[in-house]
Amino acid sequence: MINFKSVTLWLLPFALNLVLQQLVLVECKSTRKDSSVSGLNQALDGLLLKLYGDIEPRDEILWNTKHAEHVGDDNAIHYSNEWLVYVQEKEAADRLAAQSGYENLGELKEFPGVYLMRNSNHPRKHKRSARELTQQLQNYPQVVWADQQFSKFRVKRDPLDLIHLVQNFKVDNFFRQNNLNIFGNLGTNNRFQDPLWEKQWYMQDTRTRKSLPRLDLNVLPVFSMGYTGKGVKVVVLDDGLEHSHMDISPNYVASISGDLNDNDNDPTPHYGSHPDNSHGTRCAGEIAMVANNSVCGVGIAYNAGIGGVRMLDGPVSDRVEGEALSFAVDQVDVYSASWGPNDDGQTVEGPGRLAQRSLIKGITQGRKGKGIIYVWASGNGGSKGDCCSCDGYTSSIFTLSIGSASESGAFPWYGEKCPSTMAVTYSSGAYTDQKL
Ligand SMILES: [Ca+2]
Ligand SMILES: [Ca+2]
Ligand SMILES: [Ca+2]
Ligand SMILES: [Ca+2]
Repeated sequence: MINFKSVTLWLLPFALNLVLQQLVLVECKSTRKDSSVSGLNQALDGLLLKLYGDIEPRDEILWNTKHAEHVGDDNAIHYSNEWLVYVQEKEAADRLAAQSGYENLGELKEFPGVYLMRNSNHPRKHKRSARELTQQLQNYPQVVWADQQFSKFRVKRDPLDLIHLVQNFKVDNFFRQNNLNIFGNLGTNNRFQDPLWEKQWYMQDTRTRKSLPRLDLNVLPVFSMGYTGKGVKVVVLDDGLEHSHMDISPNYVASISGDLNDNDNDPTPHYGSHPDNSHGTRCAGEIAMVANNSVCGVGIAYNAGIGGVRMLDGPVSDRVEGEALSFAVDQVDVYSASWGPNDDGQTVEGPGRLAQRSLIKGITQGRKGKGIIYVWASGNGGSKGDCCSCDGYTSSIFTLSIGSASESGAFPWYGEKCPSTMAVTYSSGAYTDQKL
């Protein structure tokens, strides 16, 4: 079981966002009439048409020509023996599979007409793409497009890794060596009885160091107004979610959760192979730890329903990303993603065909037409000269990308600057700054 004591040590990439999201949700619920929602959708449709052409399946070819660059194939870890094939009728898909020696693994749930097909005569992993096989599929008159799937290089955006990057030490040692008291001399705030509540300074500034400005997320007045995440469903797309954790299970929503790595309904992380598979659970805890249960701390949206999709603990193809970004799309309000292409200062990469379509589906159809809120961590490659404009997930118009600020309100050394950053929230800073 993850100790949430550790949660407070790590980045809080979504805290401010959740407040922001709630405000947006509230605004949408309370002030927008149906007519203005449809007006919004019309405006959006116009924008999409301009950006991408008509995204209806009949014009798939047009769509296809618009986005083929920078989908990560130049950095592919390996190519697989699976193809996504867009065929307009089910019978044609079965016929095609039978004729060309593929196994039809079925239609993707949120993408009518898109079939996952496996070529068992092709190696499961291969260094190079099988362009001739893709071309053969595309030559069938019923096939609108076919994409061979490949494994993308994905990095969890986690300040724990940053700390290891700088110096190979443990967080606690760092604070001991630097004679820092992680939590300062805390004042008393009895709002919540959870043992770590007083240490969550970013939600109620309890720090006493005179050099620090008074600041926090100003979330207490929002709580007082009754906005606590109640009625909002948030899904963390990551390496899993330990939903049996005592501080998460009451808020866990199984119907918005699943496992795309093992293809089952349970996103419980596998710690055996990768002990760092706690990232998704930590993110979920920051969002929706239960309040006033005398366990661990308090989530920024402590009454929200929380779900998890396990998708980073295995090969991450466009199919996996696409299915994740529209997982249970008819029930979800907010998807939260704290990962992306390598922040190495040398990578330019954006969503592939299915992931991009998924985002468009989410923002046009999600939340009964008001649009899903996609929250994205802006990236940690500042020290490598990386720029979040080179990351097509954060810079996508369909995502809210969120950067970091140190406990003194400064831009941190690992941060990335770009025009798409919508907001920042407290996180780790330089050596003498507190970590979250
Ligand atoms: Ca599972
Ligand atoms: Ca708690
Ligand atoms: Ca980056
Ligand atoms: Ca964005």
